[in-house]
Amino acid sequence: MKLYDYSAAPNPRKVRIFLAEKGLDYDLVQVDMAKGEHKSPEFLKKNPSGKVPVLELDDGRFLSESIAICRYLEAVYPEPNLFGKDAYELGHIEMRNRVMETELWPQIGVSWVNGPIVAKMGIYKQIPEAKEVSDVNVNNYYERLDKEFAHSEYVAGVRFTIADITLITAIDFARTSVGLKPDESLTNLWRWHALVSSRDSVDEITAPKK
Ligand SMILES: N[C@@H](CCC(=O)N[C@@H](CS)C(=O)NCC(=O)O)C(=O)O
Repeated sequence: MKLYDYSAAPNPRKVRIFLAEKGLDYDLVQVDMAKGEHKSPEFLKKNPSGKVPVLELDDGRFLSESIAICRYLEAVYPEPNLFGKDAYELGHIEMRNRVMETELWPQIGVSWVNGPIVAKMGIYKQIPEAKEVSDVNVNNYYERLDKEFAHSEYVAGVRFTIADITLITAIDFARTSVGLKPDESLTNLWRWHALVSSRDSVDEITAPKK
């Protein structure tokens, strides 16, 4: 297997963590997004959306979309289980993962595309008011998560799942690249962050350097 990656990007990191949890060997291919390699005709053949991650299977087929890639990997390599074992758990973990994906990630995305790093690239029209609103939304969401982690060890309950991978990659990207670090007073959120960050799969190799 080959994973087309960009080390600073949060979506490929989801898959790197997932692969590490499963203990799988794979080749890592860096796609230099700073040079626009993800929009090259050759890469667009692998993923017409021009985004990383992309997984190339040994038979030459390609999969994109981080969670779709993880679902494929879970189907082929079921242990350790990260998506749910019985009907309720499958639904519950899916629900918690989708909540992180649909409620938090897009808000961080708005702050990112309207923030200083993307502004320098000159590829998106900047809307500072949009960032003001999304910054507030992200910080409010951190407060909500802090309350949830008062009663729940992990995002989907008592064990580490795909939903934790979706959240840790979002928060680490937000705090290191978007200037949205959760406030120190959110001790339940930071307790969860330390717990998840202590896993080998979520270590320095896959974590943002800052
Ligand atoms: N929903 C996709 C999002 C992939 C994505 O947006 N990847 C970013 C890097 S983290 C990217 O390649 N962005 C380039 C672009 O949007 O043009 C997934 O989960 O894989």
